[in-house]
Amino acid sequence: MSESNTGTHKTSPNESEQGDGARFRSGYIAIAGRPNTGKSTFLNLVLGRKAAIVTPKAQTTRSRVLGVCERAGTQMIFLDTPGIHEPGRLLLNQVMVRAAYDACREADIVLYFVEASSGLTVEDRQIIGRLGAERVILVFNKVDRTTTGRLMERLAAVSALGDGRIVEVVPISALSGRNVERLLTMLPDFLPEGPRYFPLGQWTDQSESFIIAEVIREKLFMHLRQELPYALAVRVVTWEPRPAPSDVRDLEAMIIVARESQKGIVIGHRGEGLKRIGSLARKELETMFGGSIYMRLQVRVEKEWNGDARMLADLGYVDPDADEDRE
Ligand SMILES: Nc1nc2c(ncn2[C@@H]2O[C@H](COP(=O)(O)OP(=O)(O)OP(=O)(O)O)[C@@H](O)[C@H]2O)c(=O)[nH]1
Ligand SMILES: [Mg+2]
Repeated sequence: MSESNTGTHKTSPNESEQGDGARFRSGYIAIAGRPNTGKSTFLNLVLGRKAAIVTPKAQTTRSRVLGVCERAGTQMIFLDTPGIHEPGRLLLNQVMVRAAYDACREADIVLYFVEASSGLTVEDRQIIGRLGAERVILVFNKVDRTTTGRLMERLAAVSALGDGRIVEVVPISALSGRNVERLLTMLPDFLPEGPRYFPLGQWTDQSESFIIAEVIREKLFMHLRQELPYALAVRVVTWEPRPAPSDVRDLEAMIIVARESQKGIVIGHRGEGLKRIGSLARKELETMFGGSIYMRLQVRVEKEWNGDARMLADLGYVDPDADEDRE
């Protein structure tokens, strides 16, 4: 299996001093908040590439997505996280929410995302209280969707709270990029001196197979309605190049649904649904990896996979480094 851009998780320290004598800084920046607030859009903008999938639907991200950005003598390691929500009884949702809290505990600083038009809600304040983070930068995203007057009101309400954990409040638009640069220039001050944990050129710890599965899941999320997107997962079975001089890679992926009745809906009339998803995903993956991809998609029923701990681990939704003893 080709997994060329993955590498190991944390590499050993290899340098902490820059040419000009300034000390190298590095650290973890968690991106957290309620679902659909634009966290993954922000990560992709900062990295200048698609690291995390984005859809207009809530609960798109299911696991923490690591993205490395190095600039001006600082290695910023971003951890995009699933939107924090009331998980209910389904194990998948519990695992998602736990991944978000774990990332925040691991981080040097948390960027807590809210929608600028709604500001900081009571629910957000409860979540911030549970994060265990000493320092939080409150990010008011989607400023393009609100008026200056309303934004001012929302910002004033945060100042009035006097919450010592909130060290900055920054309005941005992750979609247009407005004010994002200002936010990025603030971050090195919150990170300690430290080594370059990831070698230059490595931008994530996600495997190619996981990224591919996510791109396919994004298309399913966008094109299926109601509860179906939440009832499915994608696993890559084969991802390998054909022998040179061919530039074709074989990709075989399994779409997993929780119930028999969902299988037919995903496949669609005469397989049209599956064909459309496959074509959209293939085009995007060919741009991402170069060359051509010969893709086969299948749908399989794995009864109640979203309640099965082993399946969730197998799908990459559980961080193998996560500390089981923590809440
Ligand atoms: N208008 C506007 N839309 C935005 C902005 N940022 C993100 N969006 C949109 O908001 C929707 C959700 O974006 P995501 O990046 O998937 O949000 P998320 O917080 O990662 O969502 P979850 O993974 O479900 O928690 C998408 O339709 C984005 O295009 C913004 O600054 N302005
Ligand atoms: Mg997301």
